[in-house]
Amino acid sequence: MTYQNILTDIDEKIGVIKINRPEVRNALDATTLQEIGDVLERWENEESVQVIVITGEGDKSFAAGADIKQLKERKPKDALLPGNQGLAQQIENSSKVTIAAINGYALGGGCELALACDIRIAVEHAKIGLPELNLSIIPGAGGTQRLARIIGKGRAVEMILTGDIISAQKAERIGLVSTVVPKEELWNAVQDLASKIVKKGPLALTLAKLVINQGFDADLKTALMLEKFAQSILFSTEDKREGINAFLEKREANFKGE
Ligand code: CO8
Repeated sequence: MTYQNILTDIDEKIGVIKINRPEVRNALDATTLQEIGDVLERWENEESVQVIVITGEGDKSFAAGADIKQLKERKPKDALLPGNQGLAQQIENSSKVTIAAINGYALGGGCELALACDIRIAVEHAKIGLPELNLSIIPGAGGTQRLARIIGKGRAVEMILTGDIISAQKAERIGLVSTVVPKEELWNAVQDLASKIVKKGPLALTLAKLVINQGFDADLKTALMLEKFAQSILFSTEDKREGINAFLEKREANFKGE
């Protein structure tokens, strides 16, 4: 499948979506958003993909936010459509593990896509922020909610109200990204991380992610119940038998997602 604004690739259970509009710093126009959504939907049922990496083409930018030329035409009713929040939710709710490989600017909607991913790795020169208030709008793809959940409300309020764009080093310090690497090492770091993850049982990965995400917004009692139910499902799987047998037999497990 060929797309206009993104490049895709699957290798060793790692699917890569690369936003490919470097001439506009990988700004997210409607076609790009629709194409990313389309790939995510296709890969949802693709057993050969267990981890999805989202990144940007070139050294400069992961994604510099919504395409401001298109934003100019947006009317109040457009913000009420499911579109923008929908893609971030699709990423967050994907049964696959998602990694944002932040190769440069991750601003506005670009930052929001990264926030929806399970893990964020950035290059040393990355710059991250939600500068929407400079345009007199607010982050509209979940940024007002996810940033606070990831770095805490106090820091999130300051970042959003000032529109400050922070360095990768500060982003790592405050927990916005988990790792910062030199740009030449980004791909190795992503592959190291992804290859550890793809060795795990696919059902355990999906349920761990689901319990963490759904449990985070529930009260502790409900969240612990979710954990219990998910564990109970996993206790009935072939993969659980295989994982334990492999450990006891001192061999690598061969998980099948069953
Ligand atoms: N939209 C459209 N074009 C852009 C964007 C953008 N977001 N960002 C950069 N470009 C274009 C520039 O207009 C320029 O085009 P041209 O060559 O024709 O003049 C080209 O890319 C290169 O840009 P710069 O010359 O500015 O490049 P620099 O390297 O000097 O600066 C920056 C890069 C810092 C990224 C700068 O371009 C910038 O500040 N861009 C805008 C960042 C921004 O404000 N983003 C927030 C947008 S609002 C938003 O994202 C709302 C989210 C709503 C939900 C989205 C759905 C997920």
